[in-house]
Amino acid sequence: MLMDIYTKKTICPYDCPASCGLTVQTDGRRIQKTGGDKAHPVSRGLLCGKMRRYADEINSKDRILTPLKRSGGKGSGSFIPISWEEAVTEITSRWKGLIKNEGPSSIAYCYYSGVMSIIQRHCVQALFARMGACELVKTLCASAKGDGYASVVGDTGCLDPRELKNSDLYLVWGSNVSATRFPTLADFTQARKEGKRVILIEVYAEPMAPYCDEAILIRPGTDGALALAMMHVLAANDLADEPFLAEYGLGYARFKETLGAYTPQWAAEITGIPAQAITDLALCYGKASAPSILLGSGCSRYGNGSMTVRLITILSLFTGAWKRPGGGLCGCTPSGGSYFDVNTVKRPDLRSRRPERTININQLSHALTGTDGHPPLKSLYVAGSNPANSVSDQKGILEGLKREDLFTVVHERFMTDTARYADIILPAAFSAEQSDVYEAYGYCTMAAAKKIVEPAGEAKSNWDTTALLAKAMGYTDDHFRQTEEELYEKLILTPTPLSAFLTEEERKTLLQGGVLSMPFARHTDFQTPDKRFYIVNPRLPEPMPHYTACHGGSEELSLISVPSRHTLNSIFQAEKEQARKRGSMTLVMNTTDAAARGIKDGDPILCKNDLAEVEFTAQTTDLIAGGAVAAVGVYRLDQSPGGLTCNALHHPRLSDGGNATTMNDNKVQCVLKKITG
Ligand SMILES: Nc1nc2c(c(=O)[nH]1)N[C@H]1C(S)=C(S)[C@@H](COP(=O)(O)OP(=O)(O)OC[C@H]3O[C@@H](n4cnc5c(=O)[nH]c(N)nc54)[C@H](O)[C@@H]3O)O[C@H]1N2
Ligand SMILES: Nc1nc2c(c(=O)[nH]1)N[C@H]1C(S)=C(S)[C@@H](COP(=O)(O)OP(=O)(O)OC[C@H]3O[C@@H](n4cnc5c(=O)[nH]c(N)nc54)[C@H](O)[C@@H]3O)O[C@H]1N2
Ligand SMILES: [Mo]
Repeated sequence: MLMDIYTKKTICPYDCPASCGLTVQTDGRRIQKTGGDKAHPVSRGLLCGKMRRYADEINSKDRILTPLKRSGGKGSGSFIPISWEEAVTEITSRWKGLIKNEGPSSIAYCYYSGVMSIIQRHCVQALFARMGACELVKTLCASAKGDGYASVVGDTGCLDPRELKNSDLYLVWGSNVSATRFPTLADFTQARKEGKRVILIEVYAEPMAPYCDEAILIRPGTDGALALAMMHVLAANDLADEPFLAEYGLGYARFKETLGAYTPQWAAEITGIPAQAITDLALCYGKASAPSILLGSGCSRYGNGSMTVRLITILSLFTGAWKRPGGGLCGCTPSGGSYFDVNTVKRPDLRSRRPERTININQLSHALTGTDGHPPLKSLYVAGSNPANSVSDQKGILEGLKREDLFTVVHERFMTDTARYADIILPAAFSAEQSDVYEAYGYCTMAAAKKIVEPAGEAKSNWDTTALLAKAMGYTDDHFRQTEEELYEKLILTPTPLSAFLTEEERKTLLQGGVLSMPFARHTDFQTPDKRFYIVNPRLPEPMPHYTACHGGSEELSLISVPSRHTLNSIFQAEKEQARKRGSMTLVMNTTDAAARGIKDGDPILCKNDLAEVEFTAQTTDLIAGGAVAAVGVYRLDQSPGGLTCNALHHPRLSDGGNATTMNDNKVQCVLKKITG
């Protein structure tokens, strides 16, 4: 029977700043095709190559469609199908036994950013709060950046990228816009046509250099020194907006006294950028009327990440750019808060007392192997995350997941490296198979999208699965009795201070599924306790901002791990066309560093430190800072030549502020792999 094909709209659920709009063609049973939504206020009809393949992903024959129970060794990938009833009974009886015999803190959950819509992302937290299980510190991405930014401007919103068109100079500071902020790339192309300058400050400049007028290569983790030296030059040349800094800021006079030491020569030693180039950059920045800095998260993933972002935020304020349209800082939180009351879903109040144990996601390996001063976890529930691929200390994570006395449940769509270690796998739904609300983290938009097709096979959404497990645990709280649709309506109808002014008409748009462009922040209405921004912040352990070094290490080369344009963290790894385009697991090296080690483009190399040895294919370029190497993309273990990926080289150390990942802050040695036999 031929069925009518019609078009629906939805929102991309993945972890990008834009939350792009999608059109979906469907016959009501299957998704046929996706395209860009021309009416979406941010993506305006653009859609990345990955999401053009969404139909292939959702219809993939590799999808997990029934609950599965392990039938072989941990990690072997051998499973047999079981019913949902069997799965839920087994899971909840194990948990009840553990709670009784070992206490609830023997159980932990792990979710991160597999799905970014609010109900599906956060619903798991409520179940484990109710259980009294370990709490998870979710700082795998940009929490050091958030911390550094907030330590200067509190909850003040930064620039929405749509405001950038009014800027007259752009510093793209550690962001591969062409891959990770795709809708903004067109704005740079347009700006350059208008004769405006785009300057890139990068460790690994190759992907973005073609879109910029100039690329400045910097040593990893040293951006704070560059920001300080730029402020030294600005202050020395009367280019600091002193009336603005005195009226809106706190501590300028004292900070200025410290700037004398931060000369371009001083910063040149640290950053590897010639002193003259630092002076020229500062003067070019200082003479612009409304310069903007588009800050990625790369430079925050270091032991000094929060301080680095703090210094760059102060630099963005230094010439008064924030008071002019298009001037200031972009890439942090443009709304300054949330349009939805996320606690409606997270429900921290369901915890009867403070958690006995808290686990930082970056140190999951310690919790799984019992090296954090607690007994090793006895059960782990994973949903919307793939820690075996995306979290630091990969060998420690795998060692922990292999433990026979760990009961692991993974709610997944595909047989990921984490799922392979599960005792029970539950089949997860895709975004088009569930209803949810969305807010972009890099733009001022809020949106909602209703289920378009029923979940394939026996897949269930995170919410439906959480509610089912809660019921089987015997939890009778009203919260877990709600339907997905009820929660969806509640979130739309519960205003936060940032969405309180929505009209009835606008709420109706959301209830039906749609997107709203929200007002840009008032950038000089500083949302701090003192209503002014902090150059010196008396509430911090280190009130005076200054240069701090990152963790580093004793090996010669600094390893950074950067996103691939063809995958999204570990999503799309299973999609054959994306995997083909991405190619083999490469490590990008500076041509001179490679030559000094007898390494040529395409050679097999071994990259090692005290944690692990990982095999890559070398790719050489002059557009990476000397002394740095970059691992591009997150690979499945069976896609890596040596069975481990770059995350095995990442120490689980935390950042200075924000307790965040420091995945870019690791040292390694690289040698040519000797082919034997
Ligand atoms: N195609 C694609 N898109 C993605 C993702 C993906 O994996 N693929 N990931 C998504 C996620 S989870 C996030 S958080 C976002 C944004 O993710 P971000 O992490 O902001 O990603 P990038 O924009 O690549 O910015 C990181 C850049 O910082 C650079 N860098 C590293 N260390 C330093 C340093 O010390 N100094 C300087 N100046 N630069 C440095 C890297 O070379 C890299 O180009 O992207 C999202 N979008
Ligand atoms: N080497 C390296 N490591 C990185 C990064 C990097 O660039 N390089 N990026 C880092 C960053 S910025 C981030 S944010 C983290 C991300 O780390 P994670 O949050 O662990 O994200 P992913 O690895 O993409 O895994 C997400 C999983 O969620 C599943 N999923 C998607 N939708 C749903 C759903 O609705 N329900 C359920 N149950 N599952 C779903 C997907 O199939 C996928 O397997 O990784 C970090 N780690
Ligand atoms: Mo991220």
